[in-house]
Amino acid sequence: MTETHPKFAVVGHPNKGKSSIVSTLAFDDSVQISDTPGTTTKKRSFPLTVDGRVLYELFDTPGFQRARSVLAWLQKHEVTADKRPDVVQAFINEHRDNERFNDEIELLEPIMAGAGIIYVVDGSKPYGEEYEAEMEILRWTGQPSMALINLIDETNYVEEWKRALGQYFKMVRLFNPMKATFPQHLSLLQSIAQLKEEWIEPVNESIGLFKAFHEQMFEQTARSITQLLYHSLSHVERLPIKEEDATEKEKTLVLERYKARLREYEELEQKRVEKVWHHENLEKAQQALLFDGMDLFSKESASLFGLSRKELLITGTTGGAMTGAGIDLLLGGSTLFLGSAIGAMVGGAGVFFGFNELSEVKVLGQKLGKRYLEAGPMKNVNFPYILLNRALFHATKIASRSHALRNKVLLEMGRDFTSKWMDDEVRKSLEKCHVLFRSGDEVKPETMKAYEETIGMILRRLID
Ligand SMILES: Nc1nc2c(ncn2[C@@H]2O[C@H](COP(=O)(O)OP(=O)(O)OP(=O)(O)O)[C@@H](O)[C@H]2O)c(=O)[nH]1
Ligand SMILES: [Mg+2]
Repeated sequence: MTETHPKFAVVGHPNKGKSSIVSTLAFDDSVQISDTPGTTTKKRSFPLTVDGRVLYELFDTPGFQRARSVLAWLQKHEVTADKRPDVVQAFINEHRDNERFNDEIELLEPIMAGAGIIYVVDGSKPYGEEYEAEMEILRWTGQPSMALINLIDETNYVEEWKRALGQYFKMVRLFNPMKATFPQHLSLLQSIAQLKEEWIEPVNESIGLFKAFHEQMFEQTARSITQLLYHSLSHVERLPIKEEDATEKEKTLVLERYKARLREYEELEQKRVEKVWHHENLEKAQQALLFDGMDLFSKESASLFGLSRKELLITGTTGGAMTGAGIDLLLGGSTLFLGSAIGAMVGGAGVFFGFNELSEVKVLGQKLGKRYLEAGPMKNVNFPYILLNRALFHATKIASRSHALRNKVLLEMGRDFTSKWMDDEVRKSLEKCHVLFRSGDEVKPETMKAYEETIGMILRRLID
């Protein structure tokens, strides 16, 4: 850890969103946050590290508990302004073992060690005199400082807060840790740089690195989604079989494994994206990727993804065209599915245009030699869009989620989500790749790259 990076202590009254601000600015969802005042009891450092380099470091601290007593002590030791920081240090030294002042000492220590001050208030509560002792103590430390007004609720006392805070802090800004966008985050850093001349250069450097880091996050997300599509569409599940013909049980098994594998790919992809965006402690509520009963070829989903009737029919016929092409036996979807338990779950038209076109189950191998069942690769022309829609929705939610939130992520996609990213041009460029992914042929790196770029462009359109 280099010692030159800027450091900030986030301080204020209890329960005003200090830890939430630390969490958001440090991209760290491990910060303790709760609506019980006094949640943070010890100072803790949260560095924002990129490629092993610390961009800046934030200290989460407990809220002031006995500001008036502390201020009274300081004032009793009244000295000229230049000596005031020494008096604050003397207070710390003298009370280090005094439980009564634990919170004040915890919050003053990083400041006295050189951290800049970010004073947090809740602009939805009226201003009151009780804050003045806190602000006065902070002024005694002599450290550069700014105030952040966090609007926790609807009511708005921002104007009166601004008038009061302006008398103690050179800079007063509104900042909502739950809703802050990346540009707002950057703009806050830019203001922080102005607090101290020596900070301008390191903070600007951090901002540059932070922007590059953000770009990387988009690229990694696009790569992750591309991998998901490629692996899901090209996946082939194999199952050795005992007899010459596959049993119903074996057919069901290979399909179950095929579907389980596709769900696993999606889960892994989501985990990767969550890691990229530093959301590793997430709880999610999401409908699993369903294959049965999914009306993949309905008119409605066709128009949703801009597919023409012709395109749907082309896929519908490929299954039949495969028969005899070096394949011992191609099981027609209906024979297999109607007779099985899964078949029972496939509703109406889905039987003809849906699930049975998802993948094929083939029996391969020589007579009485080694034989196996194969499911996949994906044949359904609509499936990639369903998968992509889910992956893009998930990525959008994750990338724009504040690190200060502790609730479950509800991945409930609205009906209008697709129209936010899908248009004719996008679909055309994606479709070429989907055909290739589904074919099982080798995909050139430049084709992958092009797909990744299209996904990256879509992500940028969806996020910010
Ligand atoms: N709706 C909303 N809730 C917020 C906001 N900021 C903080 N909260 C909530 O307010 C509560 C307190 O937030 P914390 O970040 O733990 O506050 P703190 O100042 O660190 O509290 P202590 O550590 O107890 O001093 C939590 O329930 C947060 O979810 C906000 O901008 N909007
Ligand atoms: Mg806290």
